[in-house]
Amino acid sequence: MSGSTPERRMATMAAHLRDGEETAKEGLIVPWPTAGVAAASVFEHIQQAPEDPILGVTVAFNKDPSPMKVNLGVGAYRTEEGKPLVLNVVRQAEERLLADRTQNKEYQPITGVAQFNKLSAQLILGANSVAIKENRVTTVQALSGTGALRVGAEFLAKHYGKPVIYVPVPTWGNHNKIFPLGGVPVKPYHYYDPKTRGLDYQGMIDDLRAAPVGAVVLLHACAHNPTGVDPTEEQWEGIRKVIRSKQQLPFFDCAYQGFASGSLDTDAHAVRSFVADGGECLIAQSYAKNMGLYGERIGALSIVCRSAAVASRVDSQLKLVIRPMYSSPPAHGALIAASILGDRDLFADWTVELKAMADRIISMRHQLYDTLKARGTPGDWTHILKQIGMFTFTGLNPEQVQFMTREYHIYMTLDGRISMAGLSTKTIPHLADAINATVLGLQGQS
Ligand code: PLA
Repeated sequence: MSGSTPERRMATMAAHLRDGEETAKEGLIVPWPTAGVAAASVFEHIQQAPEDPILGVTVAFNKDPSPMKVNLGVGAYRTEEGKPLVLNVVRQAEERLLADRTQNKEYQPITGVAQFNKLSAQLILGANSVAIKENRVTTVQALSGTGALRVGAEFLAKHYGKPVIYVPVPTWGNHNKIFPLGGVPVKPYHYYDPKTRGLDYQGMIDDLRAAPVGAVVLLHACAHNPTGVDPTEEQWEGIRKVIRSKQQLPFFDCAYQGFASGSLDTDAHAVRSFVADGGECLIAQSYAKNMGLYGERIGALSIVCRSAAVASRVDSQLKLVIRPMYSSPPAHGALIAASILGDRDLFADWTVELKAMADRIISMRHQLYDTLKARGTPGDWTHILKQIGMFTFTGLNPEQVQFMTREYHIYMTLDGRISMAGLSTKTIPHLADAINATVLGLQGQS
């Protein structure tokens, strides 16, 4: 009883404090990790990972001190001066946002900026889309195209009975990682024929026919990466018929709308033809390339459903995928894109700037082709003219690519893909010299 007087309690506390000091003095409290135990990192076993096959090219490029170096690896648009381009309409949209004092920095809803989502669906499906009018489309803002694919993958893994996705060979390398990590295993279908450097249409159709009923099929909406080879309208019709007859589920990756032809509507043709038949599909959109908003990470995932009721339930489940992944998306890129998409004048100006980018890429194709012809470089280079979008799939093999990087400081992915958007009138002769040398020098060795 007497032990609980205030005096006693103070004395006990003081003794505890003294004890602590003594213990520290005697070296019994030691900094972690414990002395005497080998100070190995708990991460000691971790292996150095290889660089990413695409983004790693930029890492190597940045390390090269050569003044003649050219980066044709990542698909990023450059001006004739070799500089990144911020579109005028983006600058204007940003100025408007900055001047608008009603803007705040609150969290966005889980599915992002509602107006952005609505306008994104209209951009890909068309302003008069019946599916949109019938409220059968649900759209969520995403962390650019990659994020849209990843959210779509996890949604399918959770809610779709046949979580396996067929992807073209070759395809953008990240597809093969995004889908399995999102819970959807990947299987290949024939797409590119190296002999013709064109589409292996029959191989594709046969593979889709042989794929299970209900399988998910990844389709590049336009400007196929890395090959630059797209089906014709007629071939799309054939592909659509097979996919619909087998009740397969198309998942469109639309990273280059406007970059293939210079027209937003023309490049949306394939997607729109699948939506026009009343069937369902998923669409991942990116504004990285067509608005030059690479670093803003702005894109969208749309799921076209059979009915408004289903679309609304799908939307509710997409929120459950997003919330534990990143809670809600960043606002800035969505507000820029929505300002452009929602303003008649900015939209019109955007289409002009977009067409100018697409045209410059096309003119690079002609210049490279003409320069190789003028050099007399052996081989048929007409595929440079025929392929569309940001990339040319040159047909050069890894040894030839390595030779060009070593001797000419030209950086590109090992599969022989070059970003035409990274070329300029100034750098084309240098690239042509490199291709010429590698074709002549290494011919017969591959
Ligand atoms: N889908 C395809 C077919 C792509 O080519 C790319 C980007 C994306 C999606 C993802 O783009 P986003 O997330 O930036 O919107 N491909 C690039 C860049 C341009 C990259 O690899 O990340 C490429 O060089 O292939």
